[in-house]
Amino acid sequence: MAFPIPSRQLYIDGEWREPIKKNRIPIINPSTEDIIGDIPAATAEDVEIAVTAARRALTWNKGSEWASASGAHRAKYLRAIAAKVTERKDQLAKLEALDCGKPYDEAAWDIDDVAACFEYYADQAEALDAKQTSPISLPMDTFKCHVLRQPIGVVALITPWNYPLLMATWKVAPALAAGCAAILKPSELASVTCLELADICKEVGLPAGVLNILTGLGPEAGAPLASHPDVDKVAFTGSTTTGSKIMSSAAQLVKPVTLELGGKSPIVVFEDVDLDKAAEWTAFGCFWTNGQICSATSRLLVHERIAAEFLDRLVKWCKNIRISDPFEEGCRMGPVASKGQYEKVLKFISTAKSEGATVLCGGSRPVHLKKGYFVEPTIISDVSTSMQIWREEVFGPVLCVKTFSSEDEAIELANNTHYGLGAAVISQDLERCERVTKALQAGIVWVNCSQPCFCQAPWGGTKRSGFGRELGEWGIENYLNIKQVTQYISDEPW
Ligand code: TXE
Repeated sequence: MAFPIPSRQLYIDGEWREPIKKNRIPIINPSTEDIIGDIPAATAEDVEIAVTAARRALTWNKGSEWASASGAHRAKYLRAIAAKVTERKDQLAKLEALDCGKPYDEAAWDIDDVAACFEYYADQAEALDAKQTSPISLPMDTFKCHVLRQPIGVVALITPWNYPLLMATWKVAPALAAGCAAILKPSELASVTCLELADICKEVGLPAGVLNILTGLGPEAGAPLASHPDVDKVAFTGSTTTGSKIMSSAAQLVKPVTLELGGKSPIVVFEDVDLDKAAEWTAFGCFWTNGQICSATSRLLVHERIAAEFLDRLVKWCKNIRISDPFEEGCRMGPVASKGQYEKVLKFISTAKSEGATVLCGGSRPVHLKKGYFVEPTIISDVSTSMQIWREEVFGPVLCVKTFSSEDEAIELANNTHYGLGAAVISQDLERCERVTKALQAGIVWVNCSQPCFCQAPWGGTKRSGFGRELGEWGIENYLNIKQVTQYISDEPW
């Protein structure tokens, strides 16, 4: 599809600015492998200017609108952004589909979620006004005490390419609701819609410096941003390797971080399920967005009594998934987002084969698609717990399978991972679901489903999937400082 990609600059202090070093990064359409535009590449010099602008936006004695704004005032901006996102839904969905290969329909749902998330945090910003000052009861009446909840300060928000605008929104909306000033660094692999968010912020008149958007490479723009001494907090979503680097650099300055990292989430299918429904949730849980979801349930544990029949249906299901250009009617899977990701996914599959696993379906590029980074939905069995395919995140449309014979064995296998983001359990026995839910080491457990996500509910992991919770009321807490205020109220000398 030919659709104009706006040519943008960095968004700093409420203005478009060319990067100091004038470098740009090409945008590649993963469906065609064509270069369709470019984005500016920020470096440490641009980071410096953006951090200064954000700090200024928060400084009381400079007459900052933002520093003195109530939650209700901030909510007006969040609602205005939500309205503009909705108004531009078609454009944003098309840009997302071109930039990262999402089926257009799916991208359009993401944009709805973006608007809903800004609306939700507008409500939270208003609610914060009532909770801003909470009294604390003390055992002595000579003192009175209250707690103030204040914005944490200037925050760095570093985000990935799988849900480009939505992942940015999960951080931007609560950070602004809390009253912070932010610098967003989206992934160099999919930044186009985040630059449109900048345009929207300009249109709604968000005060200068409150949200700055710097596109660029991780080591050149992300690293100096995360380690900047005047950044008060870093919120990151991405790989465990990069998350660990960010945590190390933050540790030098004892700077708080929240990390939403990779996963290798299990889906446990018991012997009492409706086979078709369970197959549909299993396929959805692993292949939605091409498996490029941190919480994708990419390890299937199925009871040995139903395994053969279940896998048969699952394979049929996968063969019916329509893989095509994201703009084709009925497309359910587009390409993976980049050449690097395409090569990585195929390498995982060949390593699994060389380690002795069996490919039940998929495993390569669909024959009808000659160009683009397309990979068939792939199911791999005969997997052992020492294999790479069991242990490491693929972040692509690849499901690995093991069978179990008892509830205890299912739990042990499900927890056999360094990760702990999501997990799903499918069974008609709800008492069993409850037992298994409690035993699973994960931040999110889905019962009789996989992957639904609501901005009202907390999102985040355990183990090497990171820590801290986004979304819901927990999301705003990430961007608040708790200040104790204790006053001596007696006339008697202490
Ligand atoms: O991730 P990175 P990449 C996983 C997934 C994928 C792999 C690599 O397995 O195959 O990570 O993807 C910025 N300091 N996930 O390379 O590097 C980078 O510019 C500061 C899981 O894209 O983690 C981008 O904005 N920032 C995941 C962001 O970090 C740095 C989503 C994420 O990039 C940086 C994405 C540095 N030194 C990938 N280096 C999930 N949990 O959803 C890079 N960045």
